[in-house]
Amino acid sequence: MTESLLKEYLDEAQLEQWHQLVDPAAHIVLTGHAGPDGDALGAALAMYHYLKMLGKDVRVVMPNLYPDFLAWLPEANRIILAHARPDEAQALMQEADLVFCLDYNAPNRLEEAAPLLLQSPARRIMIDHHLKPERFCQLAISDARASSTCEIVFSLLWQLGAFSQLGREAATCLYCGMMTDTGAFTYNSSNPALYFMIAQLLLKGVDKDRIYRRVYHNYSEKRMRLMGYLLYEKMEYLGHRRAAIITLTRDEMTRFAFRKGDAEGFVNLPLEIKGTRLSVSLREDTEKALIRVSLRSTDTFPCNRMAEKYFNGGGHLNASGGSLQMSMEEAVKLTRRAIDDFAEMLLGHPVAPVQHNE
Ligand SMILES: [Mn+2]
Repeated sequence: MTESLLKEYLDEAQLEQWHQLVDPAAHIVLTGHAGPDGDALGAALAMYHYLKMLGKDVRVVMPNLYPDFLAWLPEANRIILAHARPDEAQALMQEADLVFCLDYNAPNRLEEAAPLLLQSPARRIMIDHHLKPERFCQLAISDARASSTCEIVFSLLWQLGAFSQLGREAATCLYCGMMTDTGAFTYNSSNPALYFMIAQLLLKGVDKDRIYRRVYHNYSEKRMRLMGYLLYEKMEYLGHRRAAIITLTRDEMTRFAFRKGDAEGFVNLPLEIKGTRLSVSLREDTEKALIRVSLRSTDTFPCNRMAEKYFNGGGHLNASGGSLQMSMEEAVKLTRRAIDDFAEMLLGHPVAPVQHNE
């Protein structure tokens, strides 16, 4: 009875297609999006363990570095970073029979590594949970209602009858992805199937409390102080709009010895203020001349619509992103305008038009 909680992602024809793609493939490369997170890494490493079990030659190629708090994931040390080892990554992509595209829905999500995928002769399978997937794979398993790609991978492995043979390592990777994409099961996490999956992962010996500590209690002292500084000095709280803006410049990152991943979770903090429905984070990219925008909301406020309209982006209802090419000052002004524009939805009642004297 419990098994019916899980979706069967592959119908009969797709199941056959899966086998046509996977069975004859000797060399398989697993890829995830640039700026790989716990879900991209978890899905890739779980698939790595599964495909190894099938006797495949499997490699994981990520466009660039993952945050330090994920380095403990089983076999993460085997990941090849295209950014650091471009020749090796390219050779692997050229030799591959099959490439898995995990936790992304368009080649440009690989950023500089996109040509490696597009120029590879390998066939492709996408497993992803982002909205509006592009058609660039022979087989696309896409479900925007899944809270993580790891959740989809779980259901697939279950459907394939492979789950029972998986060990604790693969289970740990899947759990990590489910946990990180739901803020440790605090949003996007009301699907009962998720808890059936977690129960199964715990039966494999996953130590969930340890995984939580390794991911969320892994900050440097500087990161903690940066968080204090942002909340005390930088957060613009727009109580009359039930919204908040936080900004982070390169100078501030240097001052607090910023390391990749340090900004993780900052955008969620203003939502802890009673009544806040929207939080927008504006952060200067460490390499490119652009501002990375992250949006988080509670209940029905559509971040993705705001991200599409104002921030050249998109995403999920409660978690979206985008980017801006302008100064931080201009970006803040634009964000205030966006918030005013969506005031009615934020407040849940009509609002008089706003005067702008900029
Ligand atoms: Mn994801």
